[in-house]
Amino acid sequence: MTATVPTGTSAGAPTSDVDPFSHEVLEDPLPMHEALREAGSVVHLSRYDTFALARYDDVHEALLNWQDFQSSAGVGLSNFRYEEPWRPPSIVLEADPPRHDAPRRVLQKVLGPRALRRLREGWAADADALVDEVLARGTSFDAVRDVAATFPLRVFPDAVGIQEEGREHLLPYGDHAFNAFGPANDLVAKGTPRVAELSAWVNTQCRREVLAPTGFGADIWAASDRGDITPEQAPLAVRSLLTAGVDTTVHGISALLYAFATHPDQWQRLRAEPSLARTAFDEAVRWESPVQTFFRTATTDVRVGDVVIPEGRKILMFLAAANRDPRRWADPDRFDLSRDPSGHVGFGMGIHQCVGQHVARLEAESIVTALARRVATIEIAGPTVRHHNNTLRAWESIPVRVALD
Ligand code: OVM
Repeated sequence: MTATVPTGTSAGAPTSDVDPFSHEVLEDPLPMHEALREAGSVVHLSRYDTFALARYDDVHEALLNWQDFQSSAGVGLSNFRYEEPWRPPSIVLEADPPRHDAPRRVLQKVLGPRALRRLREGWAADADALVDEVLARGTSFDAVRDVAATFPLRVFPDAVGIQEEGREHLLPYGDHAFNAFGPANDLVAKGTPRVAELSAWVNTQCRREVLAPTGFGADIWAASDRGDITPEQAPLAVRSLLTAGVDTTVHGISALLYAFATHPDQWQRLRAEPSLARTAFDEAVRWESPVQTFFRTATTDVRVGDVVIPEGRKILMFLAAANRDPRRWADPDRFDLSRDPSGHVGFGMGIHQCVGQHVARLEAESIVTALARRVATIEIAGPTVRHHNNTLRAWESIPVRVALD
């Protein structure tokens, strides 16, 4: 079956044998990003017989061009036209217009700024309470385990309205989903034994009778009552929240806390001007790119720079490389609250741009504002440990020491 997958030509593009999904690269992908940007607009990745875009202008343009760069053949390395996906495809992420549009509109409304207004106060109080708890135990803690991985799990599952039991499945499920966009390497193998159990639990949470009577989940089912989406689509729209909304925010908040711990001047700026919290989060998303990559598939022969990528081939979009492209960003490696990070592609761009970004911003803003109220300085207090994932840039552990006012 895989013999029919389009293969075999670099289309005249420069070629690289780098493995973006190797542990060596996942530990520090920045040198590879620079090499790919410098090699040209398009680079053929010989190991996976796929094409890579790493410059800001090319990634940006391709993300906007959903007609030539489709998502419905899968936004991972494997092509749904030739290989069975590991789970039924997402009805938004892995769909093109027109099918993509109705569920997208529903999620946009359910997760939009208006809907979030009623969560803001409660999340601020939850963030203050978590910070008080952590600091009551001492001034040394793990910024990942104790804060970044704790806060989203305290507020987001309740906001969706899922049951209490089994919430520890959320992070491993998301971790596997993001690994599954990459090649079938050891990271995918590590998650595979639990896929059936994790998927069964997640799918159960998406059922109307299991969801709380209020929350994002109930709102999605209400949209199906109005006919905005079908009753078959409703559980899959809920599944998208549970797949895409947990690991991403945990790693985004980790990135923000790491950025502050390593840029003490920026922490002082935030403390002087707490309204910078939102910009700070977007700057952290630009700087770290918690979601590093997504694939697209060429629907036609499509020109990028001097290269014509042949129809049917996969293209790997390096959001992370675009977000540090010196052609677009001054001093791109600096985490800097005085820059305007808007236009970064850390949430993607165009019709698939992260539909949960307002939720993510509110989570980050809540927890970082609560920390800024009590913490005068924050520094790294021990060896930091990366968490490797085929798609995500993540931390396992960031030991910090803080001083209080
Ligand atoms: C989805 C989804 C959306 C964005 C990212 C993602 C696992 C999944 O709709 O299921 O990553």
